[in-house]
Amino acid sequence: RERTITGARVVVCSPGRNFVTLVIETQAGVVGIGDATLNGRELSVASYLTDHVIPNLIGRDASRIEDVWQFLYRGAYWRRGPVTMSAIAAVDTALWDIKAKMAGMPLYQLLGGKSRERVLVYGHANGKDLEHTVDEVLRYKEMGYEAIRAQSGVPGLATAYGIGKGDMYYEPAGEELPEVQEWDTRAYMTFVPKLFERLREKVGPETKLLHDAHHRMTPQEAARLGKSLEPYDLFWLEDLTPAENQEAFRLIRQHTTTPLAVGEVFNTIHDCRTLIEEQLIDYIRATVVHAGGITHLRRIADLAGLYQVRTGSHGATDLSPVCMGAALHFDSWVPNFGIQEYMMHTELTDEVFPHDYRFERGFMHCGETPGHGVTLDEKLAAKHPYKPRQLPVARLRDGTLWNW
Ligand code: GCO
Ligand code: MG
Repeated sequence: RERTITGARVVVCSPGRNFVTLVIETQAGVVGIGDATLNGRELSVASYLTDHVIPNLIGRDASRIEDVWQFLYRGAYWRRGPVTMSAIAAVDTALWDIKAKMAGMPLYQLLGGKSRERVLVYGHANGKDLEHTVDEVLRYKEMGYEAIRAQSGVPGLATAYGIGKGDMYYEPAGEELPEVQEWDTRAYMTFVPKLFERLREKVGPETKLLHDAHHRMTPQEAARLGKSLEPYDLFWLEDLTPAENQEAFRLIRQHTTTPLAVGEVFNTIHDCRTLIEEQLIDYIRATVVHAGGITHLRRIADLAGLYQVRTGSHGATDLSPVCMGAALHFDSWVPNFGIQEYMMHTELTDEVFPHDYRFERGFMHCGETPGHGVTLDEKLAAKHPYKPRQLPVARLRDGTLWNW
């Protein structure tokens, strides 16, 4: 039958950074692709797909997306985890791509059609110090962004999370072995309110300001930081404390009205169930590639919708354009959409992954091409082989390993 899966392969390439892409082919010749990139652990997902998933796909009906999802999730016995769920996400995304192509429709149509005309995104301004960060935020405002995340170097600290290398393209995974960065919560917490005081003064009341604390606070510190930023009216404060302890957010929530966003490292609905059901957060940041694809992300979003929690999917450049394309179709449909993270991929990455989505003054638009609208130029990809790279680690000044 024409919908039968006849072949699948994994393409690992590095146009500037490593990406893992799953390509699925059907009898009819329709091809779908899905992103399986897991920053710093790329080859584990590639192996999971090649060694364990692909042999199970051959001969299956590509249109049975739900059954394939259940087979890969329940059928593996060992459930959840970033490697498994990124692999499942890649299969799921590729199958939605195939279904939409066969229907001759852009993916958002299959999900239920558009709920909005355009997708609000936030850009990434970062600077080596307060003044530099203020200038960068103003530059993003000039480019038309209505929502801007600000990260800054901290006085007295040699390194800080979220600071780029001086251009528009942010990439934290720099070295073959992890770079060791320095961290001091007190120095950071003294500085951040000063940064946002100045930023609010400079950008005025309209611009949405965001900030990522990257999992580094204790619940008590997190509560205090949220409270100290209240006067500057943030759109969100992200990843205050490591969220494998979801209950920690009860304390934070009682002490601050600053909106909270969590979830880029989550893989399943179980990782965020308490956060959502107890209304401990305002934005859920799970994304297509790391949370089991469109099929599972839709379940998370539907649960969130019951509790007035909105979506705010992770969209750093270590998620490939394939994830971004799928995410923009999802964002165009999902009723409880909040915002989408957007970092520009390099020109080279965009050449390897031709796509029909576009940025226009602070908003993204998914295209009308049947499928999710992103393809892979395999010839060009082959010119950029895998390069071993890992994310940095953080240590306190006394050498204790901390959350990066
Ligand atoms: C974000 C994230 C990223 C992560 C990166 C790790 O909010 O965009 O925190 O910058 O650090 O995805 O690979
Ligand atoms: Mg983050």
